[in-house]
Amino acid sequence: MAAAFTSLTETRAYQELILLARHPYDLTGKQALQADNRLERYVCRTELLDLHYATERVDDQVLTLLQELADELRVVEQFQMMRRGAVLNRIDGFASENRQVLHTACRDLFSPEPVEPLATGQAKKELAKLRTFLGKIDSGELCNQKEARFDTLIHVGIGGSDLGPRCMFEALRAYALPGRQVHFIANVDPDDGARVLSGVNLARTLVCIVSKSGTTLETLTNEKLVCRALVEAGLDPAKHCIAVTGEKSPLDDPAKYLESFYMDDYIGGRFSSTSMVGAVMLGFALGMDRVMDFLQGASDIDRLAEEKNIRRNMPLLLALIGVWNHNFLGYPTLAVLPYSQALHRFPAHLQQCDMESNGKSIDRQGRAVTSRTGPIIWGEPGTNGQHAFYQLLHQGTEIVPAEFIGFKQSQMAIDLLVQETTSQQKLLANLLAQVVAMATGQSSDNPNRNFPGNRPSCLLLAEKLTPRVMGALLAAYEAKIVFQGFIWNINSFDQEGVQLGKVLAGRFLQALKDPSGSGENFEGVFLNQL
Ligand code: G6Q
Repeated sequence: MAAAFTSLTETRAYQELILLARHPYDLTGKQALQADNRLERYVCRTELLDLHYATERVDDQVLTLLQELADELRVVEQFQMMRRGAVLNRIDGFASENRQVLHTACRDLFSPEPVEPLATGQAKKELAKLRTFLGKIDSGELCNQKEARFDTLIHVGIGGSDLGPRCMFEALRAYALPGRQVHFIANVDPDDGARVLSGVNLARTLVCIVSKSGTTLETLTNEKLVCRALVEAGLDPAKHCIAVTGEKSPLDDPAKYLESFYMDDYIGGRFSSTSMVGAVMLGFALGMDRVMDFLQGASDIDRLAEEKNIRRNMPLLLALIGVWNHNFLGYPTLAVLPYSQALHRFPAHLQQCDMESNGKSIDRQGRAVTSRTGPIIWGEPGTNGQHAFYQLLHQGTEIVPAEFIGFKQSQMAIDLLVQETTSQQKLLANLLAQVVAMATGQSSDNPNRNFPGNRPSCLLLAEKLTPRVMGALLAAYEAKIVFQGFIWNINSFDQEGVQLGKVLAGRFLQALKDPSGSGENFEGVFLNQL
């Protein structure tokens, strides 16, 4: 794999793309979107999810060079190596996590020959354990001390142990089993825990403590908070709490938990939604059949991501168009705009998954990078966003590429006709209008009503947000992020950048509890530590 770890700027395609970026495809004007059957040709179809990219500032020449770029950097080969257990979470010659990257193994369950049988075998074992455990909850064999059934789960975790699972639950709660409720506590802000605890019947509540390391102070603190509430309610925490953690972590203590589920260190927190981190909560909320659908959708995309042709490999195409917008056209941010209220936490999840993975300044050899790496990711669901920040998207001085996400059908099919259209039709009409308005713009004699256009975007479109489609959408973004990391030649799988703040917080905490009383003086503590 000699050529596997070169970076973007060292490729031949890079120089040519720089030249093409001086005159990117002009999306404005009447014919721009119709030329060369663009709307039909610039669609990458997959079984569950289509990527429409005619409204990006690309043409055949750019796409050919992006293909060359992907080939030169051997990004698909690197993805294949990742899925087969290569140690990619490392920096050559420097201390690093030095781990495999195997979140994909958690869902490689649907072919007779998984590409990394050991890790997939481990995932199967945990899923079987979960199925048995949930079977006992469903049948009432496992119930609380007063013989009442569990109908509520509080998921306690933070960062990767919270954002992905919370987003998946919100996305799929329309499919929840009758009567099942799920709540999340993440922040060490005591009000977060207090608010959740005040709204549940603890006697019927399972508490799932999720921490891969078993050492995260926020999570351990919130575990204590919940356990205190259980004890105060006359309940035994050991009969209400379950754990998801790394084997032999400080949380791996069977005496303290009703059941423990494991995750291996080759699954990064922000990539852990399809491991036990997401599966335990989703299994409780939706049932195991839907969890399997979710995993199947993710698995479908993982296999597709091994396709070399970028026009058929949807996540790779998404990654390359992102690189075109960021590195060649120079746009610093990316808006993710789901037209689905169920996806309201998806931008937040992607913020972590993308920015923690690709917010890096050194390459995999420990040298300063020679190109921009990860963009700033942000977003909110439409149509709400339209009434908030879209002004800047259409007429601001910053050009913000956008990834729109939409569904032809609503999840719950509860709709009504107002002015002869359904709400779902209104949602879709707004989505399409934004895509076209950003691209084509509109000229006017009144400068205040002039829309410059040429604001690139793409649209991920599916029939309906089902568990399987959610799995596919999640895996597409995970793969996109991984591909971009390969293109920039950075290690997307560690997060050293969060360490300094953690260490300093420890010092401040020490100072705040100083028995001399100076801890009361916030400004004094601050100055003393500088
Ligand atoms: C994610 C990060 C980070 C991590 C949290 C929680 O990729 O590693 O967000 O998930 O710090 O860690 P624990 O699961 O170990 O508590």
